[in-house]
Amino acid sequence: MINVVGLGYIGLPTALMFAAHGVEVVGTDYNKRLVDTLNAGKTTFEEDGLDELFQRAVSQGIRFSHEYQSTDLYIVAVPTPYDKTSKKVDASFVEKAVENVMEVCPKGATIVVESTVSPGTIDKHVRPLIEAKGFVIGEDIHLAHAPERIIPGNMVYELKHNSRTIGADNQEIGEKVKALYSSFCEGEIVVTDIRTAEMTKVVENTFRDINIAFANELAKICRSDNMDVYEIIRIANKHPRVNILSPGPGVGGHCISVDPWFLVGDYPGLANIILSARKINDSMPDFVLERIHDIMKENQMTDVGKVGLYGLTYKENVDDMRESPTLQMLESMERHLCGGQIKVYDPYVAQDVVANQYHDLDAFLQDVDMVVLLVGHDEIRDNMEKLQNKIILDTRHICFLEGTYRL
Ligand code: SAJ
Repeated sequence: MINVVGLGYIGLPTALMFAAHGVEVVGTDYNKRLVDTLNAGKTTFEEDGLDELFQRAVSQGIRFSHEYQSTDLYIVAVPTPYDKTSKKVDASFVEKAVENVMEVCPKGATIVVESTVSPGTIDKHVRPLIEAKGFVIGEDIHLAHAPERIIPGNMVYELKHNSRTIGADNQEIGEKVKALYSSFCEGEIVVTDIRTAEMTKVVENTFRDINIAFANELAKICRSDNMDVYEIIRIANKHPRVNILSPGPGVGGHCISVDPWFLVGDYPGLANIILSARKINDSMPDFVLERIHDIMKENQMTDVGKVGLYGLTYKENVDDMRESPTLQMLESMERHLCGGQIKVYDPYVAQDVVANQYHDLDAFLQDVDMVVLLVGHDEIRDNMEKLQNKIILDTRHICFLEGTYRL
């Protein structure tokens, strides 16, 4: 039996995947309400294929509890936010989970940390904790790190098909953990040491952040001199070794906008391009605000209340709002005291999270003159004709109606 600790965006699909492939699983979360929801037969967020996977896991006997189990393998998938001031990883959830495991685990148990951590976190935060309790690592407890690589929106597919990395203190434990993940993972599984696995994970997301920042910087340069950034990227990408990503209103989500900060926090003075990329991507919501103001001026619009923001999530077709560029824009508007009457709509966000939020596309469009497309949900891609008489600022390059403004 394995005990998956933390049943959020990563822990839940991972636990379900193991169970659906015949592994005996208990999922543990300290959030009682979440556990009750799962026990009542409901999933806790929307994701392609998740409900089907849940049904399969339930029929295979997965259980959910708010208590840690006594077993010989634990997978820890709790959040690892970053400290906004020091920029370093906040490992307190991982520490707490490991402490709780130590209360109940038998001698020789393995703890696999799935949560993304900065390089050295397991050495600095986890090992001392275990040793302080008098446990000998490698005898009483084995450690491994198996960072996930799944993209929200395509998690279930990617869990199965992506290759993955497992870091362990010795080959034997590495192979044992690899064999477990091989129950569902069809991609290549590379076994390495823990620090290399930690670093690799953070490097992957940093690579993407830097590449998005390049596209965003190009958008700003092109805007300043009236060039079409999309046409330039389209043509440049015909070069066999060039693959420029897409500019956008900013980088959200709990991964790409967070992980590079770990390197900035741990290697100040060395992480220079990484820091610049973070600053460029973080500046995009303000850049969009400036575009809105310019376009309003150009169209002699004075009534800020007639502007509608389409999209609250951090990217298309997911319900996740963490670090969302739209929320950052709204915060910024509040700081500049111009946010009062802006209208907002997102088909994936049923609850009221901001002021003047709509829950129906037609009602939203009726109340605005200008629409700012911030997220490219399929809903709006399929209903573009409804924007025909609006002033449109498209930050995602999804609208091709005449007169559409771009970043
Ligand atoms: N974005 C752009 N332009 C682009 C691509 C993305 O502006 O060309 C924006 C998106 O709109 C979004 C943000 O960047 O706001 C990040 O979105 P994403 O879809 O690129 O990535 P995430 O954060 O959903 O998932 C990433 C993935 N990492 C990589 O692609 C290297 C995923 O594989 C990881 O598992 C995940 O982070 C994680 O958990 O670490």
